[in-house]
Amino acid sequence: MRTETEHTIYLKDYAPSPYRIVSVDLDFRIGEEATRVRAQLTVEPRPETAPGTPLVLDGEELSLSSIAIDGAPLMLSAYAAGPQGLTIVEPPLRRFVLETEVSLQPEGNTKLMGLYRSNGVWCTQCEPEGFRRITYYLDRPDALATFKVTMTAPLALAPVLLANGNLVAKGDAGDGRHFAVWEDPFPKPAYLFALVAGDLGSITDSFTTASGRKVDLAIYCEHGKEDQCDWAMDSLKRSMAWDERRFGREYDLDMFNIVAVSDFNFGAMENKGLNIFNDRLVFAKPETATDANYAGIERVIAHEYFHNWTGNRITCRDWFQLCLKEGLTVYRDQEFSSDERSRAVQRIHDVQNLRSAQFPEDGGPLAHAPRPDQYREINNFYTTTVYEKGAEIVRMLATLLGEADFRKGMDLYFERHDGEATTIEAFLTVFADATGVDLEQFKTWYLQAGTPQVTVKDAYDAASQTYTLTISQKTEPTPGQPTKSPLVIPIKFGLIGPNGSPMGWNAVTGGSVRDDMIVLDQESVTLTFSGVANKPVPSLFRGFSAPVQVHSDLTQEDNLFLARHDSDPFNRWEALQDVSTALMVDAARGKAWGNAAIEALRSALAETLANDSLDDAFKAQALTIPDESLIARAIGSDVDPERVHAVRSELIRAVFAPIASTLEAAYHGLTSTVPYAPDTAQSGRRSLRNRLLSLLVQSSDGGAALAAKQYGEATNMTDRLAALAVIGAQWTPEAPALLADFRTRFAGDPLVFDKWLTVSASAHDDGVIERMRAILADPSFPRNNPNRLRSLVGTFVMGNPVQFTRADGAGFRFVTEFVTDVDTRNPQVAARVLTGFRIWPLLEPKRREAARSALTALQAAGSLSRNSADILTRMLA
Ligand code: 0A1
Ligand code: ZN
Repeated sequence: MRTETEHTIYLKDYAPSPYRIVSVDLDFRIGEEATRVRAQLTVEPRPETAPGTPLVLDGEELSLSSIAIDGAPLMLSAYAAGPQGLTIVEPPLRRFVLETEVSLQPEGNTKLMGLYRSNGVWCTQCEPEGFRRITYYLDRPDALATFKVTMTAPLALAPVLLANGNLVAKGDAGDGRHFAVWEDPFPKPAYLFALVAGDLGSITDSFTTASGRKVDLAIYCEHGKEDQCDWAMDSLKRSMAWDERRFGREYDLDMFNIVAVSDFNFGAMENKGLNIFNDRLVFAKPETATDANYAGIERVIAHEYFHNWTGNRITCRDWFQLCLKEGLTVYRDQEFSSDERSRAVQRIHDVQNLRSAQFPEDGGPLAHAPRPDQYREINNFYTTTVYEKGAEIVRMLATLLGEADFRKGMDLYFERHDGEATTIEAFLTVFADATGVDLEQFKTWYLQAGTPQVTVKDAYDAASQTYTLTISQKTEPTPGQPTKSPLVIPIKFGLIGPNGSPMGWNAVTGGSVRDDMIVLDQESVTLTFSGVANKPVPSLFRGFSAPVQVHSDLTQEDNLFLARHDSDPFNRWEALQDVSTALMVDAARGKAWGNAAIEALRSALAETLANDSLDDAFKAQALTIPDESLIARAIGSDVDPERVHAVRSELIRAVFAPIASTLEAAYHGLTSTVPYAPDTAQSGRRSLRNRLLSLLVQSSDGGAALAAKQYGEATNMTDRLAALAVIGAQWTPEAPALLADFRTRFAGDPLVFDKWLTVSASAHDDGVIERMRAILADPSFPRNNPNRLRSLVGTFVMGNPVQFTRADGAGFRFVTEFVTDVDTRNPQVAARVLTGFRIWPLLEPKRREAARSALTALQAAGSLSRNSADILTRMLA
């Protein structure tokens, strides 16, 4: 295969650079034919650096126009400037200033890395390796320097000039141009650099920190969207207060700016003092944003803000340690959302996400350790394993140590490593040092890929009143890791007696049990509980205390018992999920379900719906039938997604059709006329009502009409989109007209257009691929905007398994053709879409072959970006 140079980077090769950049002075001239960047780097050799050691700086797509050291231009023989960077052959063996000038073309930058132009606004994205597209530099996270940035731009095109840190000067630059100077006193790696220049509106506010410092806050956006930024500002202030309360962390600059841009490869970026956001994670108003959008904005605003301590003040030594900042920061944003909203519902939500995104990654061809030890393309490691499994590892640490000791460790982390670029080892060491707990074996979680399979067997002996639990773990091989070692698995648990109350015991032998936690750290353990008066039902992994897949011999009756009696809300929810999953797996394997089983599930669900002590959001989750990817995973091999889809639809009809009138009455009972607010109570109510609507559409004749009515009468986007989505997915006769109405009703709002694209890509009918081709072929389709592309094709690969994995291969071919096209313009978007193929080894032979042939054709067609080639190579390995 012809690819951009094959190269693999190994963790074992890590070595610090022989030179240190102490400070950086950048000067940008923006808005001329090309953008010119003058950089003055104050460089010094490390004490151990040998004379004659070249200084090698990274660079990409730069054109060098001048170069000097301490003011003296360099002879041609003194340096080499190539496509990969700049080498100074023999730099002085003392502190010196290297001055370069390069020119850039932000207008033609469709990769959206480095300096680019989005909707007329100049902006940057430097993580992980974008800064080298701005100037020659040591573009690695362990190179920390202070930055001073001067920008000059035409006042008319860019009245707003922003960079990291504090604004120290601004003024007129003549010729209709103006300038601004920003200084960031905190040494930082280049990936946290940011600059924005454009004609932007803004909203402002302020926050006074615990120690009484006033911080000026601003959110910048396209003119006319200011009224959609209030929720983001509110979320920011709550995040700042929370980090002080929960982790004792204060903000450290005089200003904190957020900018919303329309073209952005990811969600958002934590640049020091200048967070840049994908505008879909800033803008919200009730008519166009859903409750899920509001929650997402709150979460990501918090996430990026929390990076100021976990990521910026303490950063990563190298990109292998990405999980150090990301896993920890996701843990922190999950905790924030739990404290701000409902803890149980948040946990269920986070686990659903882990299971539907991370487990498939961990069990497929792209599996990798949270801290990998090699990569070809670091952009492909911004994965759900690094983020979400990384957060689960931090959560287990907190569970094992207990809240107070975990906080002690975090305090020590902030104290010991502030201002450093550090490692996972250093992170674990602070907890060991703060608590005396040995975390050597625990570290394996970071180094080992794959979801551990935990098997539980139990037995009760009435004569001796003993109860035994045998728990064993096994992790299947993953690419590059044929053998696995046992992990430290915290199992929060309880035993429940026949009357539904918690049961105690006198003593436990055979393993480590501390209060309500079993710690499994061997391959297998048999625990014997004595003094157990009756046969208990065990409730294990309460709150999902470890990211594992559990196989137990609990019967459907046991699970229904847990669904009624467990004091742990997560496990009550889990028990219901297990009951329906087991039924669907049986049916997919050809084993029909009995009436009794369906009736038992139905009455448990109806009971949940009627239970006044449960909140609406929880009920909505309990009434959710596991999604198709989960069922596929439970089946495990030779999966036929069409069959899975059919079985799931049949189960929904079998369970809910007989109680349609109850569901409908509950649906009407939840109707509300109070003005929209995105709060927990209201959004919980809407989620339950919309869940009922979805079940009614799928199980009763009148459902589609009810949904069409809700669509027409809705006063907020949550209700309107919920109705449209279920009709669109089922592709009922109402679908085309409603989709057409939706498109014209919100014409001109790109974020609502994304919703239209999402619904369009989710339809289960055979016409969906042709319709998507027509959408992409429309000359007015914004073919370079990541949000538009992902809403359509990303949704299709991840959310429409029936059509994506069609046996005739049409879904696979549609996606590989898309990847071939987009890869030339934006390799990150292309590579991410391509990861949707990771399910292919699980499919039944015909579909598996169709997928393999689409992938090999893509490979044979040749020149792909390094991003896509890396994914493809691993996918086919
Ligand atoms: N650090 C950001 C994620 C991010 C990564 C890469 C990006 O551009 C290619 C942008 C953002 C976060 O965790 O939010
Ligand atoms: Zn992050």
